[in-house]
Amino acid sequence: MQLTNPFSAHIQTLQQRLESALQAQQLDGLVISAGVPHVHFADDHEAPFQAVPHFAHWCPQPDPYHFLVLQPGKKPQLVRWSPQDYWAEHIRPLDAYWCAAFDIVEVPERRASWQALPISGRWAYIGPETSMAQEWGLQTDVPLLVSQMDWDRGIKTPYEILCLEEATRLGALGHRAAKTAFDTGASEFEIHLAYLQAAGVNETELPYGAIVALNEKGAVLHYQHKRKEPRNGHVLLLDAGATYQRYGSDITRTHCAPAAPEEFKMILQRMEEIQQRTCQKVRAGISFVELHHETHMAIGALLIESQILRGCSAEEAVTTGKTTTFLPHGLGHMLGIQTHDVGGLQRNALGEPEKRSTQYPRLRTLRALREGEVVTIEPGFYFIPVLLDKARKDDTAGQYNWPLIDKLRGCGGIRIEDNVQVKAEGHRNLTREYLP
Ligand SMILES: [Mn+2]
Repeated sequence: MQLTNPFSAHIQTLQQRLESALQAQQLDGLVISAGVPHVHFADDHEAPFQAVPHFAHWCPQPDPYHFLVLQPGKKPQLVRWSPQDYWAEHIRPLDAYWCAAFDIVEVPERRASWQALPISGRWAYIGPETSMAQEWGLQTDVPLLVSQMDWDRGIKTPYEILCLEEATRLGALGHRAAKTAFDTGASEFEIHLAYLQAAGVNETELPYGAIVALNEKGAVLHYQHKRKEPRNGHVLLLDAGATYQRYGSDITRTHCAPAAPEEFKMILQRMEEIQQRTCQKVRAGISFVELHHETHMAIGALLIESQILRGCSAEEAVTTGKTTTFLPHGLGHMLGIQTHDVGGLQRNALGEPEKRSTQYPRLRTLRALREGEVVTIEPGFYFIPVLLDKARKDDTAGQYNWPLIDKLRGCGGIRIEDNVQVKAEGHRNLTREYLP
């Protein structure tokens, strides 16, 4: 992939955005830290390192302790921590496509990194070492600068779309191999390994812990284990992505084996239609709450069609919260460097929050979508024991078909998730290009 020119344009855009944000806050410059590794308590082992997202937005160098030095009218500077050490390989090599965008200063140890900062005047710092930054005279309490940067980060540059596209391509390779493993009776653990191998990634290179759920575990929304038993599942819910230069895809597919109940296969078919219809509606200016509400209306209709609910209209199923029993999470979220990317819950660059929806408190964005944002569209339909038990207790009118629900409980749930780029007059479904 040819990334040199897109990356250079990306940095130009970021530089322009930052210069106006710094000016608005009357700041002379900004230092962004790559971050510090997390060491487990009372131990000498580190958790897999994730660079500070603000740093990753500018620079793909994936290791800790570097600094970015950003100021108006100057080429971005990378103060690159390059220790002489034979215990570990701390620093990955420079990549030609991006390193020309920076003035690079190599420093042998941490104190030299701080000493290399050319601070004079009012400078801000974003990163975890706030006390140290304050000692060096940097301002660490800059919420308006951060909210402006988060707001801007919602709009992806063409370079970022290329990275998300590559992350999608890798994720799609994994999904195909995982489906084949499921079809041949593999366990969650084996399906997970098939995914990693086909996507060509380590577990630590995933954007989030893959959800590989057979049968009833599909009802655990963030199910994190990978069981070695059972095999020959009748339903697989696989929620897994891949990363490319830190940008992550977030893809979910649900598959049925021939042995799955016919009623569940029908619901899966309908959920596929509902998900695709919802994706089709994505365009700049559309309200995400409205999309979420329409999804609930469609699920209300599906509850009636499948005869899970009786003696109630689709609308009533929504207003009385019955659809929430089957879909308790939001329709989707912003996607980018972070799987749940920034900017969704603020309604402007000042970081003012949207008034939370009382009907849908779990939604991760409540405003109209903007051109250039990337969102996930991921409706679900689950048989969640704790929610069903509550519904059963409250079902004095006998509207739920409990024999059918009890038959389908073992199927867990359904989620179908695509990554969709918002365009002025429509959208681009990145996922379906690689995983139809
Ligand atoms: Mn998601």
